[in-house]
Amino acid sequence: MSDHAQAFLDGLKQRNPNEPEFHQAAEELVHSVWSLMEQIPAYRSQRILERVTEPERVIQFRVVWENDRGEIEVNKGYRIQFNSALGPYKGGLRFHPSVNLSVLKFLGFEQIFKNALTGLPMGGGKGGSDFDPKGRSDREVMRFCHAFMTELHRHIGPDTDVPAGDIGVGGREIGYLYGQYRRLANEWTGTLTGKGFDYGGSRIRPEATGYGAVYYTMEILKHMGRSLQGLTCTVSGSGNVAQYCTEKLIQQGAKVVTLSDSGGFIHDPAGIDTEKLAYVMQLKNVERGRISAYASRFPGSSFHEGQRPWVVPCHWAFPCATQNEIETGDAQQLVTNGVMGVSEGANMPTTLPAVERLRSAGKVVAPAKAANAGGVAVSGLEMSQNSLRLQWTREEVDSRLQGIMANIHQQSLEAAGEGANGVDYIKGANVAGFKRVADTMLAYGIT
Ligand code: NDP
Ligand code: 2IT
Repeated sequence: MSDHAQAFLDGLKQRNPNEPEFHQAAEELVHSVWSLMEQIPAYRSQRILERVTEPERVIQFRVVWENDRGEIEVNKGYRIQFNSALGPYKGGLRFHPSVNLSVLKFLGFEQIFKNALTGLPMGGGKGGSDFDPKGRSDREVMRFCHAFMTELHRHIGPDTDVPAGDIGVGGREIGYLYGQYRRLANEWTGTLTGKGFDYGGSRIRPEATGYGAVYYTMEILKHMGRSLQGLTCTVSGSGNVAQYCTEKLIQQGAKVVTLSDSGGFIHDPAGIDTEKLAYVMQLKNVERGRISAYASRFPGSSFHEGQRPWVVPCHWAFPCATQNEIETGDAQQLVTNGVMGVSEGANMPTTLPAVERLRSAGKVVAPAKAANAGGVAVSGLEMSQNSLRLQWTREEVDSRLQGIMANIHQQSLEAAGEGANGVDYIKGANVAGFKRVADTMLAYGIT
């Protein structure tokens, strides 16, 4: 990286101390787009990078609620309204004990460029809480969500900021959050996405992130003259993204041999088929159980406590759990086992040195901003449907999703070109997403 880029990043770290996840996300982007600073002098003179790395607004608040034992609990709540150049702030809410300002700033920052790649009018934002929904009753989750929205509602709206789900926030939580929003705002508008179909949700939104990651990978393979048919795939996580990534991989004739959660991973050498996946969906979404139960249920499979799936040989890896779940040693293991590529269903699942290890070995890395953009893309389509006061069919939404993923692949390819180690999809996605945001910020003048 050039001295100027390094100096910029040193300044960013100094201005934002103790935010390692945000530093990591910023470093990846700056590394990719720095050459644009020389090509387009206005980006430098108008200080676009300085502006785009500073959130427009950070909201932090207290969430007080009562648990089932009648005790008072206090959590932190946040919403990072990072950039609204391209549309209302848009991005998920994460409920997980690891949530802090750094994690949400990295997620909000990445969301800006991801949303830009979709071509839909959405700015970037993210929010959440250090609340841990695990082991909580439905009533506790409801009381927490209502308390969280009691503060958040005054900061959001269909043309201002439109939250959705992320880790720990699925259909149940969106229902409770929207129920309270509706009551406080006295309006029935598309202020949250990921809603149930009966109250304005979109077909395919639950499936969209996982399906989109597979559609994007299919575009890459098509460009390589290959397909998913017969490929062995490892998937991490067992939540929303992992489940629908697995479903689409099965439909495409691939063999999925792993799933995981924070307790460890399961390995099923025979492959996870449709019936086994239905069991996982019931286990995780209804019973809210642990993935280790899979190994007791299906003979021939095994559970590996405290480990990640990357030790299992595969053609393609789909990290769909959380950030930094592929470290250098994992990347080396994947390379040694002959992986062709990694598609990031999760946000920033691969550390910077691990990406370097994969890329220097000529492996494809499909970055989160592009590969998991299908979720927010269908959220954008949910917003359109809410504005129209119409709901499209599954086929309509799915075909639009496929079109958007193909278009993101094309934009990334054009921005990156063919390099010595194949297409640098990370650079392609960063450059294409950044340019749309930067050019719009220039058009607005000094704001
Ligand atoms: P879920 O809450 O549905 O599932 C999360 C899964 O990841 C669970 O299996 C969970 O295991 C596991 N996990 C979470 N934290 C950790 C951790 N620290 N270590 C190991 N495993 C962990 O979330 P989603 O499936 O929605 O999200 C998964 C990833 O995809 C996240 O990175 C999210 O930001 C990203 N994403 C999600 C989108 C969406 O539409 N939902 C859109 C785009 C990206 P456990 O139950 O043990 O915690
Ligand atoms: O990281 C993401 O893109 C999401 N969690 C989905 C955001 C959204 O608004 O649908």
